[in-house]
Amino acid sequence: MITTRVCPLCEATCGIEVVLDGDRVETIRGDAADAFSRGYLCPKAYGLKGLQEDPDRLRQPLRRTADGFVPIGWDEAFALVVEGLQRAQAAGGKDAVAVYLGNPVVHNVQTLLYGPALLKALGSRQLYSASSADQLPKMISSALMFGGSLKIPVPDLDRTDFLLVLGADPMVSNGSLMTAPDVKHRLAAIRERGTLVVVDPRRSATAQMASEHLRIRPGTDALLLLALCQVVVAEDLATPAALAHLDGLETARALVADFPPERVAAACGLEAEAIRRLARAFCAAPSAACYGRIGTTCQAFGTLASWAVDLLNILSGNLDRPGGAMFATPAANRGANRPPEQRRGAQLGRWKSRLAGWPESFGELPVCTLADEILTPGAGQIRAMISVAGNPVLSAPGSARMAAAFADLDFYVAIDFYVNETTRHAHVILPPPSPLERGGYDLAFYQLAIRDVARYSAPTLPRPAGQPEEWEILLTLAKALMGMGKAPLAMADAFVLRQLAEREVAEARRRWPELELKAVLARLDADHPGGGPDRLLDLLLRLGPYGDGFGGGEGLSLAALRGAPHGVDLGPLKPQVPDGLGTPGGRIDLAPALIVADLDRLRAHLDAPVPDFVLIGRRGLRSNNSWMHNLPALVKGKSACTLQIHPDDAARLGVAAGGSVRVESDAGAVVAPVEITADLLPGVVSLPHGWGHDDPEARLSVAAANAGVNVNLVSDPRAVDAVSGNAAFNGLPVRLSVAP
Ligand SMILES: Nc1nc2c(c(=O)[nH]1)N[C@H]1C(S)=C(S)[C@@H](COP(=O)(O)OP(=O)(O)OC[C@H]3O[C@@H](n4cnc5c(=O)[nH]c(N)nc54)[C@H](O)[C@@H]3O)O[C@H]1N2
Ligand SMILES: Nc1nc2c(c(=O)[nH]1)N[C@H]1C(S)=C(S)[C@@H](COP(=O)(O)OP(=O)(O)OC[C@H]3O[C@@H](n4cnc5c(=O)[nH]c(N)nc54)[C@H](O)[C@@H]3O)O[C@H]1N2
Ligand code: SF4
Ligand SMILES: [Mo]
Repeated sequence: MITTRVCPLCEATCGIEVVLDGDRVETIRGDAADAFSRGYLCPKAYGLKGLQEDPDRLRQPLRRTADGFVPIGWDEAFALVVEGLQRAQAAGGKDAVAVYLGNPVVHNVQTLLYGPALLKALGSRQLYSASSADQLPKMISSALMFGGSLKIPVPDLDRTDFLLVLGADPMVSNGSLMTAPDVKHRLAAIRERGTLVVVDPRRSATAQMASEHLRIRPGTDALLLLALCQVVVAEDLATPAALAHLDGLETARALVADFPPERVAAACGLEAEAIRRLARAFCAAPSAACYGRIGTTCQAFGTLASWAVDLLNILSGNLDRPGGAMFATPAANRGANRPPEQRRGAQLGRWKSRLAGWPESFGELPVCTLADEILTPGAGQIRAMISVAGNPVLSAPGSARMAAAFADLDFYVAIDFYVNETTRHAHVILPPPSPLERGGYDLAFYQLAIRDVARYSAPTLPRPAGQPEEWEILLTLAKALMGMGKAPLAMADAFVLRQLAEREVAEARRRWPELELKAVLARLDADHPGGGPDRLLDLLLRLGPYGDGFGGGEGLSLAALRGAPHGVDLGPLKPQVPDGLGTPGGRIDLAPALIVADLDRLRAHLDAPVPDFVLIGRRGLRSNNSWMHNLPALVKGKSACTLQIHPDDAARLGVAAGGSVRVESDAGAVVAPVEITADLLPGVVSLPHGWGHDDPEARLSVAAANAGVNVNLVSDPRAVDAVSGNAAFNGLPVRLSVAP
């Protein structure tokens, strides 16, 4: 039998065909009829078969005992978890229990829709996630400028004449904060009709496709971007986009005046003339879009660089127009019908972290401070953790201390299907179903898609007997923590629905004045007797911009998506300013005070001494952060976890191919095998993350045989973007020496 679904592994959201022989996965291939990906898939998709079959993947809860983990039943597991969490809260208050949400949470409609219920039931201010080792700076700049953490402009890839890419390697990552399956052909098409410029200290796979590659010095993107803006303003190259809706235009123009190309060139390691040329070409193109990713967010000036990307898009006249940087119009989105006068824009810094005083953003605190919050005694100390789909011991900076922190907890429950380097510290592990055993809808990534589409995935395989859905795991815990442990799950689920529906229906009356909450709830109950995420999703779809408004007409509903196994194409991106913005009245702030205040630090960086060596990251095509290294098909062949180094640097150090180098920072050290390549800018070395599977207590037998080293033993938790607290993995000064 052939079934279709969307691959949940990365942001590209490719449509796949899963060929089944009974309940066994025979093979996985691209769905040629998919409305978005048209048959494309990458090698990782095949890993879904390996994941399904992996004997190390947990299928039963585990409890840690003096003799190691032992399997237990679900009832016992839930009881232990509730008891452990309540004991910690009774002793240390609500903030004594912290939560860490890992990257796959965003790829899973169940965790997205039901995670908030658990967070609410916990009532803790100690919330952490992979966001602060990733895109938090972009969320902050977007919230301040456009009024929402996911109001992030994406390059209109299929129509742009000029794409400027900084610190991203979509040829390998398949794109991020830009949902674009088969990015290779989309980039090739840009090359054919226009220009692709890549700014990266490394000749990445994407740089190899570019019309021009600028080898920038790590951590200096904000300087380059402001210099580009300076040229646009000083040479009067364009009329700003969305002029009638801009606040702070004159302030922004005055600020960029400080950064002419001649002033930043040396710090960036680029020619002033090359910067000037780039600004002119960007503005001369019929349409252009600037796009930045990990290299611009996971660095010391992450928020400034994220802001400057969009400042350039706006000043050059390219925001919100075809071929420029545009906003998606997702089919399902909370608050889609909120009237402009009720939009409140960004609310940041409502509280501060206990020790370092980091301001919260979107309810969370930066992961750089998590280990300290666990290990430092005093009122508000974290004594218990819940992790969902994460591996912070490998993925966050300062791994050694993070491991010590997790080992020190009084109680730790992990919701995960692997015993990884972090979850191995758990007292209880609750495994969710495998990705093929659950349904799917990309609630988050359609907000960042380069074309509006909607696709629903039904579960490909049945769940094993007794295996709860992930939303049931989350809601069971939430319910118990709210003191409703005895109440049926359906009651808690009805409560979740009602909370969402009350607000969504009230707001949707702007479009459908006849809508009645009671009738909507009755209709949803009738259509989805089992409740769960499908029922919530149907509500959002039907009240969304393409929804049927419960009127039974042409519009979208879950039933309509179910009838379209290859998805529904909703067309190219549409202009969204001002009504689609989340700021009061749809205004755009070009010079948010929080960001502008960081410019002095950037100015000081202009004359900072250049370290001998700085470390940057990279990704591998067959790898997915830390968690697909246990799948034989993805790790066969030679190790991907090498320290890339320029031949001149290798010669200077005296290391030859086959040798190893010790990489040391103020935080820690690792020894890695070298890969000598002229792709890197001299003085820059690169090591990928997610490796270092050498903990004997983890249960990743395949990964352990090909362990690699953990770069985040070297990453320094004190090296952060000063505005957001986001990890500055890239541009970290390191000392190198030849390892014996
Ligand atoms: N195959 C694969 N795909 C993935 C993942 C994976 O692990 N493997 N992870 C997924 C996730 S979670 C994410 S967030 C995305 C990330 O998506 P991308 O950001 O596209 O991923 P990277 O390949 O890390 O690209 C970052 C680039 O920034 C460059 N760089 C480093 N420092 C600097 C700097 O200071 N300035 C500039 N201009 N460039 C710099 C690096 O050389 C690298 O080429 O990928 C996703 N896709
Ligand atoms: N040095 C350095 N460090 C980095 C980065 C870098 O570029 N350089 N990149 C950072 C980035 S962008 C990211 S996103 C983070 C990722 O960091 P994390 O999110 O902390 O870790 P992952 O490696 O994604 O681990 C995901 C875990 O989720 C589990 N999982 C998978 N699917 C599901 C599911 O459906 N439900 C549940 N409950 N569990 C599931 C897997 O078994 C795995 O244990 O790493 C960051 N770390
Ligand atoms: S590119 Fe991403 S979504 Fe597409 S097949 Fe590969 S892992 Fe899956
Ligand atoms: Mo990420």
